[in-house]
Amino acid sequence: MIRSLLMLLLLLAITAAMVLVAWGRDVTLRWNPNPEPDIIGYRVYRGIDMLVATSATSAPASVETGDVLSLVAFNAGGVSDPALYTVPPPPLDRAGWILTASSEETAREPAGVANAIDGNSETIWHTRWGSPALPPHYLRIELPRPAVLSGFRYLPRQDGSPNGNVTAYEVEVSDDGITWEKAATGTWTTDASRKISELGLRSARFVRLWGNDPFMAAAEIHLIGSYEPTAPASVTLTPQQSPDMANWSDLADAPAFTVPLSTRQFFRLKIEPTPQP
Ligand SMILES: [Ca+2]
Repeated sequence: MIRSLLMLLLLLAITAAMVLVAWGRDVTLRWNPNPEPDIIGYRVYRGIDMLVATSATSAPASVETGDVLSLVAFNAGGVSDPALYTVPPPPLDRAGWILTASSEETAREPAGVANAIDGNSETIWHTRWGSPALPPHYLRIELPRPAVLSGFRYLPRQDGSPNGNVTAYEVEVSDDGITWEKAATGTWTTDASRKISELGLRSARFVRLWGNDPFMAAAEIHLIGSYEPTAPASVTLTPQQSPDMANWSDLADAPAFTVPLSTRQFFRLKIEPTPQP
């Protein structure tokens, strides 16, 4: 039994175990089964509150960004140490993204660049086969408006082929698509698991992932972060009056008016007394 419990500690690593079904925070949790023969079941806790107790390896749950989930397995001898997982923030909405790449293969396989953001992990973008599509390769994202980014998420192809998996990578960001700044660099393992590159908190409207492998492919890419708030299109100014600075009402002979905003603007009210006749 002691051996079993020790094994639990080793085998409960949650490797990309959580698959988020909907980013409304109602999710399905999945984890890797423990191969020990005497496992009775698993429990998942959020904080100190038990979310689910089941013998299966998946369960519906409601979670929030930053929640720390703990997963334990149990057998007749006891409960394992928990494997911890912090719920990541949801990715940026990909509506309006414009994707371009150093090349794409559309003749010999349907591997156009749009496949990297189509929400289907079975479809891939792949660089053009063979010469002259030599490395380095890149995938470039143009966002519809600036965003503050904290991470780049990369899902390699899921069909078992390693061709195109990004290993040594670099992520660049840009405000204008002309001047680029290095945001991250590193090496990913050449397997099919989801990868993440931390970007810090960078404001950018353009992001470029560089790879130096012979080919480059992606099943799905995401950015973690949030769009910067958009300026209002207009403001409405409403003159008001008050006898006591507490009770206010609109001025009947100075109706509200709307001013369009093209850039940041300031407003003030100019008051000029008129002498008694
Ligand atoms: Ca895809």
